[in-house]
Amino acid sequence: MGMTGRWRAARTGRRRAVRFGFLALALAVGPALASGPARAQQSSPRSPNSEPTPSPQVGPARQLGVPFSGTPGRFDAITDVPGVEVGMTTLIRGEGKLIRGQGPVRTGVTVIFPLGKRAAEGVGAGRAVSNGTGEFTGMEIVDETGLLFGPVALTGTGNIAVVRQGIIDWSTRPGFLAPREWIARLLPAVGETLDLGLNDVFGHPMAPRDVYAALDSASGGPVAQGNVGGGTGMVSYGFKGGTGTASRIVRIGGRSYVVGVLIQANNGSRRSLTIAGVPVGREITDLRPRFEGPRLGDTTTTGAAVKHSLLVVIATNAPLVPHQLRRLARRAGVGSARLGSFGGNLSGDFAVAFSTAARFDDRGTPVTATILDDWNEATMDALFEGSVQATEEAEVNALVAARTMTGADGSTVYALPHDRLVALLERYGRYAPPKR
Ligand code: OAE
Repeated sequence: MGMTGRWRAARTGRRRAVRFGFLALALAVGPALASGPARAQQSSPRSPNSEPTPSPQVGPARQLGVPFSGTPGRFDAITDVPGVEVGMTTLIRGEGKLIRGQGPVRTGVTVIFPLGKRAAEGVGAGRAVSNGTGEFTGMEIVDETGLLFGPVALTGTGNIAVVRQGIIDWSTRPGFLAPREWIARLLPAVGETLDLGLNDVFGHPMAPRDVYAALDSASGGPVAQGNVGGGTGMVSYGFKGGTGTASRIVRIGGRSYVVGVLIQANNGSRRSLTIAGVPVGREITDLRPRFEGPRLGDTTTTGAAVKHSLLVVIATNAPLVPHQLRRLARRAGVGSARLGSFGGNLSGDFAVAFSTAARFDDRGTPVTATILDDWNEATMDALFEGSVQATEEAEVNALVAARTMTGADGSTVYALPHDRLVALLERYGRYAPPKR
């Protein structure tokens, strides 16, 4: 297959055993090729390769009767990928007139640890940008090295600095990680979408302790959705948006893997909202956001509510290398397009994908791993499809889980009305009675 330099592979039947070479972070190890066995430690009680369990619980949209393709994992959440932990802080306080520094506050932060919060190792990662009018710190090093250390954080635009600093301070606190381990965490991955309209963005309501609380609270299991974490003050398709998650079990060559997605949705315009093929946005034209604050020039913050930004984190335990993960990340835009998003002009549409089965130690020491065959259509297509399906469902979950919110200056953003969504699904022949 002609790989040189960083990747060298040898065919072993359906898979390839690949020896990773990694230019070590700040340590200039160089692109040496590995010869030893995998050195990654197990940081989670669940093995990254354990067989996934189909879902006894399903996400909020399925519970309502929205049909989706594919089989979700146990929690229908990103945490179905063994080892992945999610933590959140939600800040909701104050009502009435917006006074900078006093609120009302409607914001938060979500953190996703690929290998659990105590892991010192990094994972293979790749990212994609559908439209780049936004900020996702820490992505240059992902592009450069194909590695991700520490958590990925999603938050409101005004919180980027405190979240970034909070992750650094939390990671480097005495007695937690060895210096060599935390050096790789000095460039944290923090993505933003703007919660202007509901939140006191410029009062910077988030404190370092709020970031620590999210980091400390990270765990596996079910994930809260809707007006929580970084999604607290977000707006999506002219309805209340927020945090959403979903997962898919993907079968490849007789083995099962999980693809899990977590999103922060501040995207989409009402007219384009499509759920399970039903033109919901053209059918429900009332319940528009009521933004009462000052207008931002001729932008739409207080008017037509064009909201576009979407952050997507894709996790998998399929053994993939960074270029394959970048390809997975690109599918986030495809999943979002199913709801009608198109990567708008002022959109920060970013996706990052990582594999918990591609691990690196704190020196970026080359690790031997088995990777899936890139040239096998069945392999990559199954993962692409799982990513698209889980992104689509995560977005609908965010909309269904979110509740009507009143925030700054009494501005109100309405939740997608469940009864009307169900009636539309029935009318269009798309209602799927939830399994009890
Ligand atoms: O909702 C204020 N963009 O009228 S920017 C609006 N990441 O509400 C972002 N919404 O969140 C970007 O997608 C971003 C707006 C871009 C530029 C500065 C800060 C954040 C508009 C847009 C918002 C969104 C014009």
